[in-house]
Amino acid sequence: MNGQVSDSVTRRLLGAAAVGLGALGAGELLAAARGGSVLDGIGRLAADYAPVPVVETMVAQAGEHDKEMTRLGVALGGIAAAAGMALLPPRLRTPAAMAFGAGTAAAALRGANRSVPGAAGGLAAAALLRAGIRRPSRHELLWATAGTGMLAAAEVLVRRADLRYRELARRSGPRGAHAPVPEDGLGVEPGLSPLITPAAKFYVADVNSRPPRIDPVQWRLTIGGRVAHHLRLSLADLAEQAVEFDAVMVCVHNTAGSGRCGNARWLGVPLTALFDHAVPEAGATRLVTRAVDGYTISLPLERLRTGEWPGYLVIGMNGEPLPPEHGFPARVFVPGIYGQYSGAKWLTELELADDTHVDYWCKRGWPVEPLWVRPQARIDVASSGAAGSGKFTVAGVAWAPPHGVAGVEIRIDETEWLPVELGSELAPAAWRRWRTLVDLPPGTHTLQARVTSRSGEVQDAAQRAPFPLGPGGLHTVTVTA
Ligand SMILES: Nc1nc2c(c(=O)[nH]1)N[C@H]1C(S)=C(S)[C@@H](COP(=O)(O)O)O[C@H]1N2
Ligand SMILES: [Mo]
Repeated sequence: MNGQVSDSVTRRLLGAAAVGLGALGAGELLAAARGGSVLDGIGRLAADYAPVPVVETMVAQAGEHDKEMTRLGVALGGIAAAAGMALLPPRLRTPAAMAFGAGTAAAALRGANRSVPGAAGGLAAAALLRAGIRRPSRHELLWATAGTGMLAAAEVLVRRADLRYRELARRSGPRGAHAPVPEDGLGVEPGLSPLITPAAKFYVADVNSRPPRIDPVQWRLTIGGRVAHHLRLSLADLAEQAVEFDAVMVCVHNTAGSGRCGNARWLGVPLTALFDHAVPEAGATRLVTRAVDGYTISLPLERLRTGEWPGYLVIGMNGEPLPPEHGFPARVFVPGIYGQYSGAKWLTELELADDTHVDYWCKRGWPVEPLWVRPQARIDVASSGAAGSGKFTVAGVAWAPPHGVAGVEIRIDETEWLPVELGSELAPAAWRRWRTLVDLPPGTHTLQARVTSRSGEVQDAAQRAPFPLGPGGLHTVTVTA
């Protein structure tokens, strides 16, 4: 008797989960056919409301696959929600399905792409869910197979639309001067990061599942708020005043040895030039950078205005316009400040404001004032020349923006620190490559690296989590000779 009951509950749950998968697939495909997404809207909602410990765990576990993990989590969550509905008394299932539809529609509309197709997809999914869940279905397999197929088809459509947009962005943005590829004298070392990180390999960190799409022809940057002259600038206007500079960008979640950092040749307009035109009024204390995805980050105005903190309105990267995922058409970047604090991608407006503005991350418990990048060294290569030999090449990158790298050292098995050879410096705010040869006795050894900045700051060896002040600790690798 008991066995029968739980058997039918399991069947109902599985049946409803299958219906959920089918409904989600249909909704996502409908949305994708018009360039939207149901999953991305819910993913963004989840990012906005997840408590700090959840976000921190997610970033630590998913690493650079956080966007894929979010999408997968959202899809599984949707299926689980559908299954849960099967446990409700029948009269509550329709209202539950309707609430699900309304919720996903609202999520799509406030997501980065403000997606009407996404909202339509959410409502369609809810209608299907309601129809499918009213009585136990005998077609689970059909629902599940169709759902999986439609989700896959939707993914193909969205990727195609992303590619088309990427091409549009590439053709319509300004380009850098295509200066010769810089050299640092270290030559080619297999496994060692290049001096300039190609845009396609550059880490992507933001609260969206996919980059928002912005029409570059219609786009204008407004500079407003407490200014004497309101400005509206096109990409072409900005390109006229842009200069190139080399700098490393680092995410505050970049724990020792990880890849949430990259070094690029940026093209940007010095913020001081924009302030010269707009003329901030007395009472303006913060520069608020606003983006299409609703993200805002603000910086103290005085330091930027005097140039003490050299900030840029960036419109290009490595001789090309900014790629969509890196903020096309424009972003603000202040070299030396962690990415989370150094300005928004996909800018719409620069607003000169007073101290009452509260930023996206500050609402979630992060400090109000910008966090400066802590000096960090990374080991990219630790390899022996010939098999059986104890001679190891150890090489990597190190950064200490804005002052620059004064020295890098490594140590074997936590003994004394040994200096290494440095590549020449591209710019103080850029990363610097390093390399050395060590002779290791047979056995297993740990290698660690640390950097010292030109301002005298030695990389902090104490292990510390990114929240709330940025990570601490040394990159440690284990090798066997
Ligand atoms: N509009 C917007 N800008 C943003 C973010 C965001 O979520 N939305 N994330 C910030 C964070 S946390 C980082 S580390 C950098 C990452 O820039 P990248 O993706 O080009 O490497 O962008 C910053 N700018
Ligand atoms: Mo970040």
